[in-house]
Amino acid sequence: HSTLKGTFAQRSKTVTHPLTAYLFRLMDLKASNLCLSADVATARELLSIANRVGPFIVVLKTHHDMVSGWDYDPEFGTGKKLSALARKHGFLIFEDRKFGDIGNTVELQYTSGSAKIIEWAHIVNVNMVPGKASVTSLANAAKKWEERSHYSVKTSVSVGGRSRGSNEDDEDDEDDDEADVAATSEGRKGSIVSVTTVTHQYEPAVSPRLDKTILEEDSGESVSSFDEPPSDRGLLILAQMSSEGNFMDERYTNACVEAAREHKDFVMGFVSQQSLNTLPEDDFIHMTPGCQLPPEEEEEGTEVKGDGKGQQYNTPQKLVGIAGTDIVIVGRGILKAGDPQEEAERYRSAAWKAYTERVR
Ligand code: 6AU
Repeated sequence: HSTLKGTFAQRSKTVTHPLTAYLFRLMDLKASNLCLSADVATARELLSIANRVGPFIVVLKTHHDMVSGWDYDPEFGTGKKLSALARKHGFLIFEDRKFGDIGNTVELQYTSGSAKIIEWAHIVNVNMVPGKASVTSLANAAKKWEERSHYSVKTSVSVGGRSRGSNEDDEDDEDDDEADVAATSEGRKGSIVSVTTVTHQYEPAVSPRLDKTILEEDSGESVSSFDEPPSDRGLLILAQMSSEGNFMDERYTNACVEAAREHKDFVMGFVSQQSLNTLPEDDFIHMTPGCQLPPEEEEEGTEVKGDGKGQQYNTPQKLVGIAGTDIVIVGRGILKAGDPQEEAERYRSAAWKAYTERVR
């Protein structure tokens, strides 16, 4: 398939999903096709590892329901802090929620509850066992959310014949705030004659520029800052699993591909063990867990088999180079290392080498 030989830079120009296009550009800029599976016990550890490993990855995968001390505050909570780190280092947040219920339930699990996953996770995944309706429902929920995030509400208040405006998006505008206070206090005296709410539609961020600006910090350490990703949300369908004896057979995997093709505006691609692009027009992205490298001191070619709990491991060379997937997902391989930062760089470099050799 052409996507096996196409570079991430080339694919970023032709892929339809705006978030996938952004991700391909990010991969090209950072020379990384590594996702960290940040399976840690506390919110403090999560933020710390995200900050340390951020420069080497393009996706940070979370399991928010295994993290204790997750702060659900919509403004200052763990989701918001992760978003700030994502922006600082240039990576997308993938909540590995594996939705797997009827459409109505997955929609509510995605958008509601304490976690409000849709607010902070650019990407989520779905276990399609209940059928295609779960994909359709998540797609509809994302569409509704995206439409809302493209709107901003402008309220104008006429006080005693004078008209004052306040734009909710314009948080830093102190003059505006003062005007609001004045309007409210005059209003209390009974002089508000009319309140009009005007809704303005903003252009959706179709293809934001993705510039890498190198800022020199006081310490001399260089920090990268990346443009905001588009506000579009993305879904990965869990089409094949890494675990021993799993029940995802070929028929099931094919149904996942079919569902992806039916929702190309929302489905970015798959969590799978191989590339599933078969039709000429397919350009799904593939992220692959069950990845480890043999320890550095061991001879090349040594395989890491599994974790004794059903997980099976393959090397980036095998997954990206031979099976044709795009991003490797690594958890314990990096997290349990003496120096996770150094180990993340070792995985980044191995996975990137497998990719460059594949497209060469
Ligand atoms: O590298 P590990 O084995 O420490 O972690 C692998 C991570 C875990 C799993 O929940 C997840 O990848 N995973 C998934 C995903 C991402 O959906 C699918 C799968 O087939 N196997 C798998 O391990 O967080």
